[in-house]
Amino acid sequence: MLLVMIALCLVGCSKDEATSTKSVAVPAATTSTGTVGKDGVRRIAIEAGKDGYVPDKIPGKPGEKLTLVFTRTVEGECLAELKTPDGKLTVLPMNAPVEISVTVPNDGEVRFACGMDMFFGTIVAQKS
Ligand SMILES: [Cu+2]
Repeated sequence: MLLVMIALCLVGCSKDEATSTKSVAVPAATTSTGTVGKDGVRRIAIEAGKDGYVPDKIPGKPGEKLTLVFTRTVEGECLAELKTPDGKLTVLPMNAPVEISVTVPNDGEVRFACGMDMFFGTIVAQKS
């Protein structure tokens, strides 16, 4: 059963490997500062698409509360589940934004990932 799940994830997560064997350029991390909502909480829209999570690096002040707004735009099992920084699995329906509240860690970074830990993004504490 585990192997089947891994195989499904491999199919879902593969980034067109057949066509990109010559120039395997690792894309630079994408960042976004987002926008501040009426409640004062910064909201960052994150697309869960064919390239994984965009942006996949969210800087913030230590202890800052954020609302991540995930929208899945690609079919497949891989990104249909989101593992939030607290380890919970959340379903991401197609093209329907899902809000996740997170707190920037005091130090270092925390991760969110697809249900199988193949794509991931990080919330990074930025000391000023
Ligand atoms: Cu996956």
